[in-house]
Order: sequence, then structure tokens, then C-alpha cells
Amino acid sequence: MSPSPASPSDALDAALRHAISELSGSEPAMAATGPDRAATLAMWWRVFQAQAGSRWLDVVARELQALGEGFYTIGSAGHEANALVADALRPTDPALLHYRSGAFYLARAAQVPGSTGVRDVLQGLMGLADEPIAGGRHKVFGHRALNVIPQTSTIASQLPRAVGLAMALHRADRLGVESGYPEDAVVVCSFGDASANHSTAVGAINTSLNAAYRKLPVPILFVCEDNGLGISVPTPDGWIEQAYGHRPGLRYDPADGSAPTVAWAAVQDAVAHVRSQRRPVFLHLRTVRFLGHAGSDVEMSYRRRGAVEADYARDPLLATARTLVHNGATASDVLQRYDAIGAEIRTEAARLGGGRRLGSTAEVIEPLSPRRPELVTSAAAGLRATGPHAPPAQPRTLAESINDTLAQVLSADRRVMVFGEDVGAKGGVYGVTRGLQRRFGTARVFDTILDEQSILGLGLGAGLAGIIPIPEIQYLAYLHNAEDQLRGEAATLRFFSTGAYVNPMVVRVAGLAYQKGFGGHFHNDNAVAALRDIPGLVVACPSRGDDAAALLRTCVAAAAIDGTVSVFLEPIALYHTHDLHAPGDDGWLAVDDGSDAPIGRARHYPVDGADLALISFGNGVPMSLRVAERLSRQGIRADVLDLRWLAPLPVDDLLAVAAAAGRALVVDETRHGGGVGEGLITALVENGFTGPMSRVSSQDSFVPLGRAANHVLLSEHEIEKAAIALSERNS
Ligand SMILES: Cc1ncc(C[n+]2csc(CCOP(=O)(O)OP(=O)(O)O)c2C)c(N)n1
Ligand SMILES: [Mg+2]
Repeated sequence: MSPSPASPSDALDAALRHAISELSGSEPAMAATGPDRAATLAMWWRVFQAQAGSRWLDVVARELQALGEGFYTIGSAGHEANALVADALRPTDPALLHYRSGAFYLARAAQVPGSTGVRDVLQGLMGLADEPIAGGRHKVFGHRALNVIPQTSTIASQLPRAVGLAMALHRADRLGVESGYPEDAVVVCSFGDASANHSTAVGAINTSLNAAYRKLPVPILFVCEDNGLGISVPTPDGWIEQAYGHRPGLRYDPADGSAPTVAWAAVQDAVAHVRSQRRPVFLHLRTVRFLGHAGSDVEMSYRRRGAVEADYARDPLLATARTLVHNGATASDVLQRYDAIGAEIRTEAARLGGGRRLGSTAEVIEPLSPRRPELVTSAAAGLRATGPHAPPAQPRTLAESINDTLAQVLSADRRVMVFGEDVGAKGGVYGVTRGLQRRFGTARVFDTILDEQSILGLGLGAGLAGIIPIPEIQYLAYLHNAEDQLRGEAATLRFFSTGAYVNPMVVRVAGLAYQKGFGGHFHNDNAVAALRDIPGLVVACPSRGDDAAALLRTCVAAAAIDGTVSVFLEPIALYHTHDLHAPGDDGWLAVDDGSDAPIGRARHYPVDGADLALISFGNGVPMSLRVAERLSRQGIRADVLDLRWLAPLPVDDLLAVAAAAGRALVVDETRHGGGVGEGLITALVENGFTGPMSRVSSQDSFVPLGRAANHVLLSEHEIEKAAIALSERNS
């Protein structure tokens, strides 16, 4: 009888050793003989090396945690057959991996000379600053030289980007843009069985099938690493096959990690199919899960011991050991190699002990969103087209100006791609992209599937393939529907890859309220706080045509230069506005002078000797200008600051106008709680502004239909009343 083991990893180790020691070469060997046999044996040793390395890393992760040196214990134990997938792929194939794809990572590292797969993972577990991708910011699988793009912990969130990348590889080709990946690259994307149910996964797989149905190349290998559990919840037997095994257009290849020779052939076949046919394949890789969900998980609280122990027979390391023995290795060779790998990893972990960790706030946030404004300004100048796409020297509405500027950037930089729902033939719901597809072709301006996660996913993938994507989200309410692709994926990539990967992207979003004749919350959504609190995200909000041109050029230039992710929030109600003070005055038309608008710099509408500054943005700007006009007739001089940027806020300009006027009224068309105004008042207070200040905003409500909207949206009357009250206040 074996002694009662001290821990789950001891039990697993003991079971594996025992089973390997019982293997004998007496079972029939594989057919290969001579040099073939030697090559086969070498191949299985290679696989075993990655698998055993991954297993030991899981064990050492727990040892490091116990010592206070390690901070992550979600392991790959039981999933190590994913090494076969890496072995069938090339290191130039981009990989977006499940958090249990440790053996894949080591197998891939072994394909690239000079790689240090084990050390990378140990450094990740230990949160060391020298870890090659996240630099201690997270434990992820990622490496630029290995073409492993790091993932977040949000399950399935990498799928839209993976599908977007698979689609973008060929788009890049059509655009004449160097994607950085070989022509026949395969994108591989792995995830768990529970994650396969997530709407993000379901949507992304659907998007790949829709594209393939339209005969677009989508070279993606989906790998579902099915261990039958999502933390404690079992996936019903047969569910994954039921869900994905009979999907028209999706080739489904099952493989079992505990039958490696058969699995190896299936994996090779699946990869070859994607590579040659450029169509999606779903590889259903059966695995087991050892050591619970994570170190803290008490598996025995929801699984029977018998079931856990029965899984030992399906250990992929044991299966590979058996294959090795069939091919001429001995059980003791395998055990010796297993022990040697463990010893090396323990030695390496000890050597890394006491390694450097992130040492300051500055070091942590350094890769978040570095900015090089001078370079951005000169790149923005380069985006001003000459010839047929030169900006018309005539006054334009906001919508016309955005259309002109999109044409300019499409003309000036062939990497630019504009896409979204209805942006093609129709030219957008409001005509903002009208004529662009006709002028620049369907490769560069095109309609997408109706799925905001996939639209942003294409943007994320396209950015990785050298394209500068300008996706459009039809309404702000529907960006919220897909926010994690922006928050969890786009905004984090730079941070979790120490700048090795960036997401150049300008997300155009039609939004904000005050639409007349087309009402209701979803077309008048004014919730921007969710965007303002995404670290590093730039949020632009033009109110006038010339500013729209300048801001858009800057966003595109910043994407190209610094890999900046920005949201370009377009106030729908101002799209076609001509007049400012009176019908027919054309006071809201403007001529694009070709300048840029440095990120975080506002536009000032000055008034000599102002007594009061109205601080606003978007629809609030023309409202404030009209109010200022009325105030002037009452002897109150008010100037207006158009913030133009909602993140980062133009704090210097804010302070300058507030200080000059001595009084500041924040005019915020978004909500009272969680709008923009809270940040502005805070900035004034924190920076020592002591003059009278107040704010007006819309109500904390959704926006109702028709004229009832006026009960919750900020009005000019309220602005005027607040301005008069503020001008009378002494403190
Ligand atoms: C969107 C999201 N919801 C919940 C979680 C918490 N969570 C982490 S792993 C996990 C289970 C995933 O199971 P599965 O996809 O089968 O992968 P496995 O861990 O079994 O390999 C859950 C619910 C998460 N990370 N992301
Ligand atoms: Mg699972």
C-alpha cells in the first residue's frame, strides 16, 4: 500500500512514478524501424520534455507560493497534450493561449534557438521584473520572439482578437501592408470547455464561420482543451461535440491527450488543413485537470476522490511515457529524465529567488500609454492629403469634416482601414462614411457582421498585423455591449506585454444625446464614465468640424506612432448642425486648417476680461457659446473652453482659464454621478483653484423617448441660471 501522500501534487507525482515504473517494453512497438524509429523516439522525447517541464512548473509554482516567492498557481497539469499542438505548428504561427497551455509554451520555446521557456514561466510565477513579456505585471504566457500574444484572465476574451488576426493576415496582404507573419501562417487560439460556452467565444467562432462562408480566408485553429470542468461545474459529457461537432463550415477534429499517437496524427491533420485551406478548424482536445482549479481550490469539496484518482490513468505524461517505452526507451530512462527536468527547474527557481521586482509606480505604469507628442504632431501633418483628397477649403459640418478627414487618412496612409456595421455602401447611419468605399475600395472600407465584440476583435487583430484600424461602433450604447474588448483587451495589451505588443486603433463611436426626432436612450446614450476610467485609453470628443479633423488626425497619428488606443466620440446631434446663434448663421460650420490637436489640449473661445469660464465639451460647447452670448447682454462676460479630450483631461488649459476668469462653471451634458464633471471639479480643487466653482449636468437617468428627454438632459436655461448664480457668488 502506498503511504498517504502529503499534497495533491505529491499524490499525482507518486501515481505517475508508480505507473511509469510498471511500464515495460514488452508491448508491441510502433511499426517504425531504423532511422524512422530514431526520429520518432526523438520526437516523443521532445514532447515529453515540454510536458514534464510544464508539470514540474506547476509543482514548483506551489512550492514558490509556500515560500512567499510565487503568486500564481493555476496550472497546466493534465493538459500537457497541448504540447502536440505546438509541435505541429511553426513558431511563426501566432498563438493566443489558454492559461493551461504551459506545455504548448515550452514546446514552442524549444523550437526557437536561444529561448528560455522554463525561466520565462518561473519569472512570471514569481512576478519578476525581468520576465520577458509582462515584466512582473501578471503571470501570462507570452513572448514576442515566440509569437505568443499574452492573454488576460478573462476567459474567452482572446477569441475575437484571434479571429480578427486570422482575417487581418489576408487583409494586410490586400492592402500591401507587411503583417509580420508568413503568408501561410495559422493563428492558434486555445481555451477551456466551460469557456467555449461564453458569448465571446460563441460570437468569435460564429464570426469566423460567417467569414469563411463568404469565402474569406480565416486561417484559425480553435483548440478547446476540454477537462470536463469549469472550476467546480462539470461540462456535460458530449456537450462540446454537440455544440461544435456538427457545425456547417467548421471542421471538427477530436483528439484525446491520453492517446498521444492517435492525437498526434489528428493534430497534424488539423493544422495542415487550416494551413492549406485557410478555413477554421475546431480541435477538441480531451484532457484531464489535475491539482484542482488553482492552488487554493479544495477539489475534494466538489469531486469524489475516486474520480480524481481515476484520472491518474489518463495522465498525458504517462501516455507519452508509454509511447516512449513502446519505441524503445525504458521506464527508468523516462523516470530519470522526469527527475532531471524537475531538478533543473528547482535549481533554476532557486537561482531566480530574490530576483528584481517592479520597484516603483513609474516602472509599473511605464508601458501603459507612453506618448511622444512631437512625433505625433509631425505624423499628423503627414496625414493631410494633397491632390484629390486635399481638405476642401470651405466651411464644413462635423459629419462632413469627419468624412473628409477619413478620406485624407485613407489616402495618406495605406495601412488605414475603416469598417463597421453599415459603413460601406450606405456610408453609415448618418452618412459619415458616405462615398469612402467607392473611393478606396472594399478591401479598406467595408461592412462587418453585426457583433460589436467581433468588430473590435478585428480591430485588435488588424493592429497586430500592421494595419491601422478605424472601426466604427454605431452607437455608444452598443460599445458598452462589447466593452471588455476595449477595456480588458485593447487597453491592457501594452501593459501586460511591456510594450512588446500594441493595439493601434481609433474606435469611432456615434454617441451622446440631444438628437431631435430620433429618441430613446440607446440612440442618445451619454454614459462616458466607463471609458474615462480605462487606464491609458484616450477619449476624444470633437464638437466642431475643424476640431474633428484635427482630433481624428491626431488619434490616427498617435495610433501609428505610439500604438495608442483611442475612442473618438462623435456627438450625433452635431453631425449636421450648421447654425450656432440663429437659423441660417452657419455659425457651427468650420474650415479645417490642417492643424493637429495635441492630446490633452483644449480649444479656448476667449472673451476679453472674462468674469466666468464655462468648461464644456461636445453638445455643451455650442450650448455654452449661446449662453455666453446671452450672458454678455446681461453684463456677464463668459468665455468657453472646449475640452476636446475627455481622457486625459486638459488640466493645464482648465486651470489656466479658470484662473484667468476667477470663476468656473462646468457644463457637463453627461450624468451628474459618474460623468465628466466630477473629474473637472476634482482637478480644479486638487490643483489649488480657490475661486467660486460649480457644475451643471444631465440627470442620473436613462434618456426617455421624444420631448420627455428634456426633463433629464441639461438645458441652456439651467446653464444660464447656474452661470448667473455663480457670477454673484463671493466664494
Ligand atoms: C469572463 C470570466 N468569467 C469568470 C471567470 C472566472 N473563471 C476563471 S477560470 C473559470 C473556469 C473556466 O473553465 P474552462 O473554460 O473549462 O477552463 P479550465 O480552467 O477548466 O481549463 C472561471 C469561471 C473569468 N476568468 N472570466
Ligand atoms: Mg475546463
